[in-house]
Formats: sequence, structure tokens, C-alpha cells
Amino acid sequence: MEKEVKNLLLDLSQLISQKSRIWISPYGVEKILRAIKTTSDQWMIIRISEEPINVVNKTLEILLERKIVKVKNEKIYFTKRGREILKDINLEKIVKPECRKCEGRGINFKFDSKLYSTFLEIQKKRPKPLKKYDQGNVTPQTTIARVLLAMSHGDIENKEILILGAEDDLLGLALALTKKPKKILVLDIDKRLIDFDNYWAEKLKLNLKAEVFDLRRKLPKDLIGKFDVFFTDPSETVQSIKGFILKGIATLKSPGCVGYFGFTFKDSSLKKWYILQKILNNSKVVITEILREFNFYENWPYLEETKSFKESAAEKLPDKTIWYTSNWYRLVTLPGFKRINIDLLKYKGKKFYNDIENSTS
Ligand code: SPD
Repeated sequence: MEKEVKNLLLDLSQLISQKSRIWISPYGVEKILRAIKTTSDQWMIIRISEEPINVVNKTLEILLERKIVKVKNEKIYFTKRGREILKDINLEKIVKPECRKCEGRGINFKFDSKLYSTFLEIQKKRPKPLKKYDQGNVTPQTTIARVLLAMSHGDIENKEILILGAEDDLLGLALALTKKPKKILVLDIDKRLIDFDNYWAEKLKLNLKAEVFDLRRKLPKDLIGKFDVFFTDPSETVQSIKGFILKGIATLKSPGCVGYFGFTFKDSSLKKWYILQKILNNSKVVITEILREFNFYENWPYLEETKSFKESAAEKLPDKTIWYTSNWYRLVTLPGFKRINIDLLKYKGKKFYNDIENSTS
């Protein structure tokens, strides 16, 4: 019987990999099945399974075809036949043991702090996310948690900090509100965000400068080797890893400097995680932290236009519950680290914002 279960998971993993063109292991399939047992909400199945959105959608399509699951009132359930087929896999619900108060980040969050209340007020008029830049901001609590985490590492006080894109999270602004960094430079392609940052910087006399910059271009020479810390949260293509993360590393002053960025399981398979790992290894930086589900993203207004929605089984937009999360990396440069600052516009035809695994842009 055990052999039959193994074969079923193996067969499914091969079929899903073939149809989605994204690799998934039998173990990964088991996690999706466990996620279905845990929740009937398709977006939470994605979050809980920690498998790429495209893979989960393809899995649900196959399970629907085989009448192992059904959709009822826009929810996903195992059918009687499905429960019968899967009865020999002892599918346990996935119970996440994280602390609800801190949303699992391990940060003692003070909701009544001046920093949080000021940021909460300012961000109310933030520009809305745009599809053309693959925007989708994190929650205000996430932005402030990023500040507090970096502060706990000594990565803020008196530091020269660069933000590479993703300023829809308003992280540069939040860092400036602490008044602790020596200097903050924000580069982003979106003029609305640059104007927003500069408006508040002037109004509140913050130590922040924001400039429009397309990170596909080479960074100007005068930014190379000039910063202590960088932050970014790129779209998850190899081109974006090079455009944002490698450029961030190129701006760091010396060994021992620090970078932060987010990476998901939703838009990236484990094979892409491996590519990222190799790129980081080649650059001679070390990963000191990968914080699981540190970043919570608000739903973006163009979700309905994306593959993640169009190919979903229940075709239902998410409710207010956060389903899109990412893991937060912290890296440190080692002696001999490489500064790579390439012009990505030269590589015509290579996608910057999306690839076969990305379904939310
Ligand atoms: N495309 C929708 C919004 C996604 C926001 N970016 C997340 C990047 C994670 N590295």
C-alpha cells in the first residue's frame, strides 16, 4: 500500500512538472494535498503549500479533471472519491506555529510607537500599485518591521543606505523617519514614488533623496562602492536578480557590508532558488538570514488581469486575508566580493518582470 501511495505522488509530480514546465517533487505534491486539507481557499492553499502559484493552479486543474477535488461556492474541497484515493496517505493538516501577535516575524512590534503611527498616516495617500512595474506593496507593519529588524543588526544608525526599486513599499521613507541613517538614496523607475518621497523629505526635513532610475541600466560610477547597506524587493526573474540584487552588492563599500531583499516560493520554484543561491555564491556574499514569511503584501488592484487569477480553479479574488508573502534575505559581503553592474537593456528578449514561473505580473 505504501508503494501505491509513493507511486501516486510520483506520478502526480511528474505530470504536474510536465504540464506546468516547473519542477515539483512528490514531497511538494504532498504539501499541496495537505494544504487542500487545511483550507478550502485557493489563495491560502498557495500560501500554505509554499509551492509556485502556477504549480498549484496546474495541480488543482489535474485534481479537478480526475475528480479528486471539486469547486463548490468558489471553494476547493476533496471529493468522496478523492478522499478514498488518498486515504492511505496520512494527510495531516498544516499547522503553522508562528506567533500571531508579531505575525511570526519575532519582532516586538509597538503599534503605538511614533514611527509606526507617523508612517501609517503618511502612507494613506501612497500611489496605487501599477502593473507595468509589477508593483504590489507590503503592509505598513511589514515596512516598519524591516526597519526594526535592520536596526537590531546595527544596519541603520549612521549608515549610508541605498534603496534599489520597490519603493512602493516606502521603505526609504520609513528608514528616513527614524532619523538614524547618515544618508538614504532611493532609486525607482516610478516618478510618482520619487515625488512622494521627496515631498515628505522636504516637508519633514528628512535625510533622504529620491531619484528616478531604471535599474535595467548600469548604475552611474559614482554610486559604486559608496554604501553600507542596500534594500530591494525585486520581481523574481534572473534578470531582476542581476538588475537589483547584484547592483545592490556592487554599491557596497567593503567586506562586511549588508544587503536585504525578498524572495517568494510563489513566483519562484526551488530550482530558481538554487540559481539565486549560485549567483550569490559567485558574488562571494554570505546569507546570514532567510526569514520565512517576513513580508506580507496587500492585494494589488490588477490581480484579476494576471495568470495567477486567470488560471485559478475557483476564479475568485482573494478576500482581505494576506495570501502573498515572501521570505526576507539578509546577506553580508566577504573579502573578495564581486561588484557586478551590467546593462540589462543589452539583453533584448530577456524578460525583466516575468518568466515562466512568475504569474502575478
Ligand atoms: N506582482 C505583484 C506584486 C508582487 C510584489 N513583488 C514581490 C516581490 C518579491 N520579491
